[in-house]
Amino acid sequence: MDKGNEISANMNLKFISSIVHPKDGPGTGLPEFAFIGRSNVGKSSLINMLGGRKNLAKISSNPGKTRTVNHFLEQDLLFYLVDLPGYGYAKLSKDEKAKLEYIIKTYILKSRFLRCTFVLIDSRHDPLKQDAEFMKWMMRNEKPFVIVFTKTDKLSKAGRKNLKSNYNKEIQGFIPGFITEMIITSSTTRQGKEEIMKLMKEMMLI
Ligand SMILES: Nc1nc2c(ncn2[C@@H]2O[C@H](COP(=O)(O)OP(=O)(O)OP(=O)(O)O)[C@@H](O)[C@H]2O)c(=O)[nH]1
Ligand SMILES: [Mg+2]
Repeated sequence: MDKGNEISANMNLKFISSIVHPKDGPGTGLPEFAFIGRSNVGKSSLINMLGGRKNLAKISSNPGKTRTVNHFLEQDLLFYLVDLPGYGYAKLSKDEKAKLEYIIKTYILKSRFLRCTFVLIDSRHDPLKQDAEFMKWMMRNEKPFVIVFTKTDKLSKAGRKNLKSNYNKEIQGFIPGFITEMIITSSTTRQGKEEIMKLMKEMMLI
């Protein structure tokens, strides 16, 4: 079934803080779900989609918009969504790239409350080395993650249908034996919202 028009209740999100090091984070002990992926893949847009609000997280058509670790509290379910800077933006200086990579990796390694990370992949691209490298790094550090395909409104219906199996086939060339959960989303049509919310609720019970 094509769930292109799926609509469900919004998350009750509130912006809490922008930090660069997890030691400065809210530190309340509530579980955290992070959003990571290449610059411009749609991390901030996805958080806005989940919250049903346009300007909760700042978005831009220019890559490199998010430069800090941003916590959003789900006020009913009591967990945080964490918007991270993107990786792999070619136009940044070497220093800026290194700084963002440090912020991202420090958060993932040091945050004591990170429950799961959503690794966002632009559905229009074949598996990219950068994404594969990042996922390998997550696996080496034993950090659980789920793949979220973004911008699937730009694919044909058939493209959406074959997305998971095609990606799964091709990613084997980078990471043999790779297997993980995958979710198809679009911030435009709101596809995938329910699936992400269901997964988070399940992970809250673990
Ligand atoms: N068509 C379409 N466009 C999208 C979708 N999600 C994001 N975009 C667009 O993609 C661009 C980047 O979105 P952001 O949410 O700022 O991406 P980001 O991953 O947070 O980017 P950085 O913070 O720069 O790393 C914006 O122009 C969005 O409007 C989607 O599902 N469909
Ligand atoms: Mg962003």
